[in-house]
Amino acid sequence: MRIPAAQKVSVLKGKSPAVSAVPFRVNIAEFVAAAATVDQIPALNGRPEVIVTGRANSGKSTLLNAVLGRNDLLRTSKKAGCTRTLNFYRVGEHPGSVVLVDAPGYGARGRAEWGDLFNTYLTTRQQLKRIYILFNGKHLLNPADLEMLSYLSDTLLKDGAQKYTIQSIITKVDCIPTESLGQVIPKMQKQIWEAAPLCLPPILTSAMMRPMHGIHAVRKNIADVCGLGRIK
Ligand SMILES: Nc1nc2c(ncn2[C@@H]2O[C@H](COP(=O)(O)OP(=O)(O)OP(=O)(O)O)[C@@H](O)[C@H]2O)c(=O)[nH]1
Ligand SMILES: [Mg+2]
Repeated sequence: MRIPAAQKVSVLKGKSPAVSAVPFRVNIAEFVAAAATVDQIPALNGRPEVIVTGRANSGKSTLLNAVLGRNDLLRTSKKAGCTRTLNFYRVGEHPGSVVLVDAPGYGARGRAEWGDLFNTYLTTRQQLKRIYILFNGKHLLNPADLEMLSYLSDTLLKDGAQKYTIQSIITKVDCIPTESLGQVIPKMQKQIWEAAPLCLPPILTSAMMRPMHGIHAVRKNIADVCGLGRIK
């Protein structure tokens, strides 16, 4: 059952970080490269970069489209396993202020064959500032999510110095019945915290509500972690 946007917003109020103003305008964004293998990962001049991960169909590509204010720069699908490569998007005038990376989904309906590429990317990408891990609000975290969270935590701490941070996002909050939000969100927060205490608490998003929910908060979060006041 779809909940009217106004009603949902009033329930969600106070559950996402406050956003005082739109932190940056996204005027220009373009696809730069798709990497199916490690040697296809583009250098991109060391611009600050963030990547999204999450179970297949959790809404990664949809979220990046929303962040960029676009409908179809990134391909999305109802069918899980849509994104098949690490896809790099430059934001801002050439050579770009920031790079957003979309990744194939993991889990039973995801694309296990891209695991090595993702692992190599994580352990070698110097300009990586933050990993966004997305959880579909329709479901609680499953073993694949917990495994990914502990893998990310282990990778984070391996060399002693923390090179990037992990930020959780709960997507598709429009699909959580309003009367269940008060139970579902804390349950998911607890699962995230128990699996990865260093993971930042979730931003709640919906790309389907009108207006969309939580997208400004994600933009601001990206701008902050990349040290940008504004993307031109
Ligand atoms: N109701 C609702 N549906 C959403 C939301 N975000 C994405 N979807 C839908 O979820 C489906 C999957 O979205 P994608 O963005 O392709 O998901 P993905 O995580 O990139 O999927 P893979 O590339 O296959 O791993 C699509 O049908 C989207 O329209 C949301 O906030 N609410
Ligand atoms: Mg995708």
